[in-house]
Amino acid sequence: MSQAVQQSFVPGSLRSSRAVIQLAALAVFASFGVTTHGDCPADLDGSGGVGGSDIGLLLAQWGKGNGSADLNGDGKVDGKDFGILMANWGGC
Ligand SMILES: [Ca+2]
Repeated sequence: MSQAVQQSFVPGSLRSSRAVIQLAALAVFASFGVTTHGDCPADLDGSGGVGGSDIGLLLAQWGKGNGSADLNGDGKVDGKDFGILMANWGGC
């Protein structure tokens, strides 16, 4: 294997290893019922930031109770939760 091929192959291998580790960690968290929102509960899709897709998830739960979008824990998803999401807009 040439050096150029090795250099282009190694970073990809590292990324693959990282992805496998991340998937394993998610599986462990899921098996214990732990959410992956971490310090950013408004990151409803777990993307590492709060954005449009999180608004979509919140709106899908609008008027319902005890979902992941019930950010203030009052038993329903409403404007208060939307306000919390907007206050956390951006990166976590
Ligand atoms: Ca709420």
